[in-house]
Amino acid sequence: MNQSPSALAIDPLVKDLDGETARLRAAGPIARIDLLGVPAWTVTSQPVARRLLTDSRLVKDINQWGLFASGEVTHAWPLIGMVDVPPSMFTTDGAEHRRLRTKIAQALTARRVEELRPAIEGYTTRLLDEMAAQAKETPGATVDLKPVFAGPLPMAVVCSLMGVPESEIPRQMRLWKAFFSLLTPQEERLAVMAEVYGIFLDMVREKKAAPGDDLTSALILADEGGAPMSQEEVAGNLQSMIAAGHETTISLILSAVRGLLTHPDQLAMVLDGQVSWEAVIEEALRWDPPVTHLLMRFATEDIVVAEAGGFVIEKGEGVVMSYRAIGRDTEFHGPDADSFDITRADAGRHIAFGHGPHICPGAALSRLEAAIALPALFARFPGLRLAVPSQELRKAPVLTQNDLEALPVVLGV
Ligand code: STR
Repeated sequence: MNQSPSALAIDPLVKDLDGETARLRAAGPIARIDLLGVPAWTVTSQPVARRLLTDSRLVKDINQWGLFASGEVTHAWPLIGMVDVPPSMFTTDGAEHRRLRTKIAQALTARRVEELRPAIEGYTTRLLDEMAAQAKETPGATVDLKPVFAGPLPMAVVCSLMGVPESEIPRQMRLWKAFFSLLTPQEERLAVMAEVYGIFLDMVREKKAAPGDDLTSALILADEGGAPMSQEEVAGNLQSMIAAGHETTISLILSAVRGLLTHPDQLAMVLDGQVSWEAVIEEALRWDPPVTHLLMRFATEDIVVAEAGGFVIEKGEGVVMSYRAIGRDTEFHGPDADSFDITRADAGRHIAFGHGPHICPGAALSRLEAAIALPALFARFPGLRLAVPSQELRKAPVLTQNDLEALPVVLGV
């Protein structure tokens, strides 16, 4: 494969994410990376990312990727499932993209997601009640916050929004975990991808016959009302929504809790009301964002990147947005970009949700989930603390997503 010698290898096992982020930043605003043997560009500067994310010569269509078209990248590549996915708003640009995305984006505005508040509060209370009951039985025990709180909430919310039955949640959790983990053998990952698409295609067929009061049914009905979307496209959108809607928000909640528990002085300021929960959420998004690397856009023409000494992204090459490195951009966020600081002056100026036409349509929903979950958690368990030294916290072997293996805490009741 056409490997540039200076390409920085990205560790699939994520053993030292802070070190890797620093090395990426040091490599410059745009640099070569090696994704498990596959070369690509990485962008680590916010201004460069903003510009490239609004450059129509960079597209999501995998058929524009030289290495894929030539057969050098195949389904044996462990990250193929991040780029070769069913057609949806995630894989298209321009008018096609608008056709597939608009209805979803309209259902997810800040105003519309407010309607979900009571349901999100209900799930949150239910999870906290279960945690409290468990804590009463085994006081002082170590609890992993991921499976009991951060994990179940986002999946429950996105499933109810899309009309995926609650009974389906355990299987979805299992399949997506296998999909994202780089310890999963490739054969199994490909089988998981096929199974997932099969489940969603069946679901769309069933909803077409008997629509419900959910966003998937609304997309199907739009099909009949002049904004055509095929069943495959609805299934692709549904699949993207479920994948994007749970994995990322779990991470947002865990990052914020980790940030606060490792900075008790800042936690105190939030609990005093001196700093808002919104500031906590925005800082968590910048400091340790849900998306480490977003794969991938492809150049339809040569693109000159003036900032980086005139590097040329050649036609057919792939470009990754490295959002964790972008959040730590010292030129943009200042010399203390590595530290978690909910009082920083430029809080909220991150682009963790992306930028341009593909900017996360679920941003308002995920912010709402975090804005409900975090204060409720700390109100219910005022003595919440880490159960292990923070250096012992490990990231899971997921290259693209920020996935904390576990967040062991003592609830302190
Ligand atoms: C996972 C595999 C799949 O079947 C469909 C998609 C499309 C949406 C993708 C998703 C993927 C992976 C996680 C993504 C999500 C959109 C937002 C989310 C990239 C490739 C993020 O992590 C930003």
